[in-house]
Amino acid sequence: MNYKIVADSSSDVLTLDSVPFASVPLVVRAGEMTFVDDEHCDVAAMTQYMLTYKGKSSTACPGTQDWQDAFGDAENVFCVTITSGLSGSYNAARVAAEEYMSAHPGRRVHVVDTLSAGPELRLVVDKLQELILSGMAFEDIVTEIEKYHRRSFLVFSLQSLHNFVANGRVSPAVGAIVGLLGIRVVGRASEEGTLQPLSKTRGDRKALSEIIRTMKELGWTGGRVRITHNENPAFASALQDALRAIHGKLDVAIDACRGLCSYYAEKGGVLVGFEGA
Ligand code: X90
Repeated sequence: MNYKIVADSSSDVLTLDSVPFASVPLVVRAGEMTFVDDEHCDVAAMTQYMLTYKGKSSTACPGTQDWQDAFGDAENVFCVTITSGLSGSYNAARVAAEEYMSAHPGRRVHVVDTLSAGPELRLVVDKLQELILSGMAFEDIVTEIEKYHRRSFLVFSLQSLHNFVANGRVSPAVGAIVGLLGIRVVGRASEEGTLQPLSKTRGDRKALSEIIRTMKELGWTGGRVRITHNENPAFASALQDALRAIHGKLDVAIDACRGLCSYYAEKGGVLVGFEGA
């Protein structure tokens, strides 16, 4: 039985050690420029461009064909997508899965709608890899991963919701919470897979304690943590240190956001995926 994990690029995962893996890129468009969120995407250059670019910008999810191409000729495929609450990626993957299975009887594709973004996808990908390597049967992995992602969460601190508002993915009223210098919105991915603001704080230090408070509230008791950030490594490592001070033997990783997450998280944004209850 050969297995493949295919995630869209909101996962910020480009390679995987022990199971065949492919990333399907979303794209960021700004005027004449198109940034394809694959391994060639120069994220720092994109961020720089966005700081000076004043026109309209937008994003687009992969199409059905992009997903199908990424399946290759794998017999068992697990797709991991960004939230269907904010993107068409999940729908495209579902259609691709149906077409792939009817074109190749016997092959199986399961699509996980994470109802989230960024490092929560990374958690799901890591867990899938582990389950596949354990030798578990396809349908048991399906059950396990659906159970797993009901107790994985995403919290974040953002300094701007400009691109969310400009693309109609949060209301202008919610967007108006931030925008003032020093203000951060701490929030989570809601159960419906949308951006849910929880509180407004001033400065990274307070945002950090709000994040930890929210993590505990959502049942974090030392489970895996995956952190990503847009040009804010100081916040990410301070958070890592604070979490380690609570649970010494923590399985935690820090990565820079790739293109899609950088665009929406904006400069200074920090995203935290974790195992809760
Ligand atoms: O289909 C598309 O064009 C992509 C739309 C994606 C919109 C959401 C991107 C979120 C990136 C930013 C902070 C976390 C918010 C989480 C809410 C679920 C990550």
